[in-house]
Amino acid sequence: MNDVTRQAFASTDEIRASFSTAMSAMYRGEVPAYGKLMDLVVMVNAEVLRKDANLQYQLDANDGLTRLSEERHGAIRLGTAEELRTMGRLFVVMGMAPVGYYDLSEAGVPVHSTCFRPVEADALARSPFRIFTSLLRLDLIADAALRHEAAETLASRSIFSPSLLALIRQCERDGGLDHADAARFVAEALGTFRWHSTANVSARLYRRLHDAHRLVADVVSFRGPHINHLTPRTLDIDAVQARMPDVGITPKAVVEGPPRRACPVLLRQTSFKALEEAVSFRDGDVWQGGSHTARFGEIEQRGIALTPRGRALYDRLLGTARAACPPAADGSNADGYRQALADAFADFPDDWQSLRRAGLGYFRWSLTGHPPDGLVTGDVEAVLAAGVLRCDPITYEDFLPVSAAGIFQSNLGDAAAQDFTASPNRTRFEADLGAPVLDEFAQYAEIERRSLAHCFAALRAAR
Ligand code: OOG
Ligand code: NI
Repeated sequence: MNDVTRQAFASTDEIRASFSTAMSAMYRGEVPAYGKLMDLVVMVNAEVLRKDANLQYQLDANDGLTRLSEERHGAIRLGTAEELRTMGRLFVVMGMAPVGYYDLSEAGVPVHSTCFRPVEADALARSPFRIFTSLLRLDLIADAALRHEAAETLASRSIFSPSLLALIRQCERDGGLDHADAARFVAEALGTFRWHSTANVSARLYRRLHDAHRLVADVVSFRGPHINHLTPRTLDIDAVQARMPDVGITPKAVVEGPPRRACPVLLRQTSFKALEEAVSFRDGDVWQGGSHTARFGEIEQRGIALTPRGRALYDRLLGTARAACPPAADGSNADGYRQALADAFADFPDDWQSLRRAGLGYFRWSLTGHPPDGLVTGDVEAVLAAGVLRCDPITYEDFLPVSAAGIFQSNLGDAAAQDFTASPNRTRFEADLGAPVLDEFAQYAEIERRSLAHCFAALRAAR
């Protein structure tokens, strides 16, 4: 391939950004509450930035402020290994790779998941769009006859249009898509994530699938893996949570993840309840009216990515809080849970320097000036003390299994929680995907390492 052909390709970042924009417009049109939530988030983010100049600087230095209002994640649930594998190929076209393995069986949800997302720092800065992608685990469904029927129903659907498959193959063959084909790709790919108001199954089969687990019905009953939520990023999740009722939206009772902190860590999330939507079921030639509940809205606030040590501390403190006050799904002990969470996390350092010195979080380094004479480069603390280095928290780009389970549950209802034997099966997931999932920690560590190496190289060159 020569440079002329290469230049003619749309970049994966552009394709992803345009897909994300198209997806947001589609969801806004289909789920009006999402549009209202978006408007509220934009308003609150602007208020926070007006009040906090340092945060504005930090975001600008780190993520690129411009990405903020564009930022979102979505989620889909797939039915078969083949769907997962092809989905992985589709996401490659948009520069997204599978990061992390999440076992949700432990939390009573018969799926395991990964997150498709960009991994390079500059790609994340250009468009951080992510899709939390779950694969149904029929092996966890006890009723063998139903399992068989569900598998047959799934085997008979094709969630990717022939022209979409052709564009994916073309991209794999040529190494990219030109702008016109990229635009066609975005339009075709969008179709895969669209809502279908006509089901693939009879009302009777839907009921049986639903009785086995609501999630099984959601995955098996439709022609495609409708996007089930889109999530904008807010700078103050508590403010948005408190103001949701003002715009007619009822949030779930507790915010998932860590408590509110001066130095936000990992990820905090809350959602509003899924809509009950009209659906027709097919019985031979007869259509029968009914409803299905799947699509909802969510918001997230992202904080610093934690190292394995920081994450272990987070997991332990979260466990302490949940044991002290198990959050009831109806929200009846929400205040107690918030207090338990705050108490437990008193043991987690809450200023950037302590977090960094304790090796709990990842930071991106940048140079702020020229080194004074005689400064020993190579010694981070000395250079930092001399005021020529700056470090900013690296944003967590991934998800949290306990939080994800809480988001699933809040939309499935209490009754949906079932006791599956926890059975993580990453090997099986990767075999189905046809590729290993990347280690999230390695990604952040590499971003940190490169930023520091870059600073020291520049300092050496300046001597
Ligand atoms: C995915 C729920 C997980 C999150 O933000 O943790 C998720 C789903 O309901 O399919 O999106
Ligand atoms: Ni989500």
